[in-house]
This record gives sequence, structure tokens and C-alpha cells, in this order.
Amino acid sequence: MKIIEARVIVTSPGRNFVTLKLTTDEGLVGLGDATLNGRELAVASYLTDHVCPLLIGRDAGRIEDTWNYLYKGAYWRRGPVTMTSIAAVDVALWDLKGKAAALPVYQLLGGRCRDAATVYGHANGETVDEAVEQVGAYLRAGYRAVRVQAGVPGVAGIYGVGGHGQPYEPAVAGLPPETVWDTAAYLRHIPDLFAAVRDKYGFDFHLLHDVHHRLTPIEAARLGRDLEPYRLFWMEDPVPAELQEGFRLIRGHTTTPIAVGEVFNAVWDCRQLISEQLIDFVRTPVSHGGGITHLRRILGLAELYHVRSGFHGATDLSPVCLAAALHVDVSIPNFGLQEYMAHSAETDEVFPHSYRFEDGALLAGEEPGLGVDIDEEAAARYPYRAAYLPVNRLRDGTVHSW
Ligand code: CS2
Ligand code: MG
Repeated sequence: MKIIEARVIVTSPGRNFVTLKLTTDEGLVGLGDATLNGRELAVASYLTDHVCPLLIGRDAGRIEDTWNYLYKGAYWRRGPVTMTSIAAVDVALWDLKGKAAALPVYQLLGGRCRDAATVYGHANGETVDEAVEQVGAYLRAGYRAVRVQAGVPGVAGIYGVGGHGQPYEPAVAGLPPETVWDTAAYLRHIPDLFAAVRDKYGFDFHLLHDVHHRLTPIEAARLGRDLEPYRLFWMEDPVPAELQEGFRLIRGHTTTPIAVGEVFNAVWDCRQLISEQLIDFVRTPVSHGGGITHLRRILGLAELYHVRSGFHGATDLSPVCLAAALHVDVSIPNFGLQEYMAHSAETDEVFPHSYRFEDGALLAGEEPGLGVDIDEEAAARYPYRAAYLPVNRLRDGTVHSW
């Protein structure tokens, strides 16, 4: 099964997506998500100019060999652009292998450990009341896990709040918007948010919160301790994670579980976090973590240390990534939870797929491969437009993690 065509498709149905499409001499098509929010064209060029020419004529069945060919053969290793590019190739090859074997990819990964992947939705609101209302809407829709983000009085444009319950899409057309951050105001306000949610709905469902890298370890320790009465399923990205040993300080102060890793792209980014049990869930998505091949290595290491999966699943990861994630979700023993932000109708039009939401979970498709396609005519109707993630600053103007 030889690769005869390798093309990159950039489309923007409401937000930018980059997709790698491989075609074999037997007419099979494999897809990989190559979207890196705010840096899309860097990956499109890495693939188009440096990877696709190398794939033509290669045996599509040699997934592990191709992974190492692209990882070690580049000499310059790791990083989000390289690993997103390798991930796109890897996922497309797994898609092809499933189609060639007439099996859904999860069957190639060892079969099911569970029928479906429990998901969490995103409740948000400018105010606590608005956010609490949104949580109720997700519970009524059948979700058993809900992430909650809310505005903080005096802090405009905070991460994760879409404005009056709208889904939150962080990438903005044009130059990066700038937002202001106030750690003290945030730390004062967030425990009240979760007290209000638990007061209204009780404890019979999972609650999550995304700190989004914005605290120091001792501030994260304080927040984790303040949230303990509300029994969070996880506190996400409490601090920037370059300093992996920095999590020892958080771990020493609080039992609130920690989820990290959506900005990681290789096992080396989390090896210490996992082997020292400094985290409870690893979030690295299929599309940024080197694909299915590398992600299974990360989850295999994680299993040894009681760490479970909690894959990133925001709307800037395309349905191709979500479809691939679900095949991994249902086939690993240490599954934790899958993030699920439903894509827009335009996005679903460009990427028809068979996964579906049912009773608080997503079910992967049963057809051969990943169960997702790209409608290139529809994709052509949505041209690329430059968009950036916000830049965050403290009140004194210091650039801060967003
Ligand atoms: C967030 C993301 O979903 C999450 O947990 O951290 O919304 C993140 O901000 C975006 O994916 C960035 O592109
Ligand atoms: Mg996050």
C-alpha cells in the first residue's frame, strides 16, 4: 500500500483548521489533524514543504518506521510544530491501516476496554449565576462531568468565558487581543463559584476547572486547598509546566487532582510529572502529541503510575483529532475523561463523522478507519484567515500566561 498523494487542506469554517490528506495506490484516503491554534500556517508549511515530498512512494503500512523517520530524520526534535506535523502523518496512517484491514482503528489498538468515552462539557458565564445556570443545562443534556469557568469581577475578557453563555472560541481574527489578569481577584472569586454550583446541584457529578497556566505553585496550592470542599474531578494547568518539579509544591499542599498537558508534545514534557505522580491526568491530544503511536507510549507510562487520560478536546482540535482520540479513549485501560466542545455546524459540514454523543459520552464510529472525512468542496468555501490567541498582561503591563 504505497502513498501516492500527500496534500494539506487549510479551511476556516468559523475557525482555522489544517488537515493532512494521504491517498494510496489502492485509492484509500487517510486523514490527520494538523491544526495548531494561532500558528496554523507554520504546520501547513512544515508538512507541505518538508514532509509531504518524503511520503510519496512510502509504504503506508509502516507506521512506526515512518514515525521514527520523521522524528529522528528531522534531526531537530520535538516542539509543537514538528510534533503536530508528525501527529498528522501518524493519524492518517492509522486511518489508512484501519481502512485496509476493514476495521475501526480501536480494533487495531487492542479492542475495546469500554463502550464509550465519558465526556465533559464547558459551562461558562460572565457571572456566577450565569455559570451556575449553564451547568444545569449540561446536566439536563445528560453530561455527568462539567467544566466551569466564570468571569472575575474587575477582570475583563478572562479566559474561558464566551460572553452570556456563548461557546468560548479564543482565537480572534487580526492581531492578538490583549487581556488583563489579576491573580488575587481570581483566587478570591473562584471558590465562591464552586460553592454556588455544589449548593445548587450537589455532588453527584464531576466538576472541573481550568486554571490555564496562570498561577505560581504556591498560589495553585492555595487554590487547590480552597477547592477541596467542592471535590473537583481535576484542577487543570494550575501553573506553566516547563518546571515539572514545581508541581511537588502543589502536591504537598492539596488533594485536589491535577490535569496537565494540552500544550505538551512529547513524553519528555511529562515524564517526571508522571513518574513522580505529580499529576493525575495527562491531557496531551492526539493532534499535538505525536499522534496515536506516541500518545499510546505516554499513556502506557502513565498507567504504571496511576495516571489516567484526559485528552484535550477544544474546538480548535478538528473532528479528525476527536475521532482519533475516541479510538484511543475506548482502547486504553487508564482512560479518565474526554473533553468535548461540540464543533459548529459549518465545521461538521466540512468534516462529516460518525462519532456521536449519547448519555454523557461519545461513541466512536464502527466503520473502517477513524470514521471521519473531509468534504473538500465545503472546505473550499471557507478560506483561511489569520487569527491569534490573546496575550495576557498583569495590571502593571507585565506579560503573563494566558
Ligand atoms: C483550553 C483550550 O479546552 C481547554 O482546556 O485550555 O480552550 C485552550 O485554551 C485552546 O485549545 C487554545 O487553543
Ligand atoms: Mg485547558
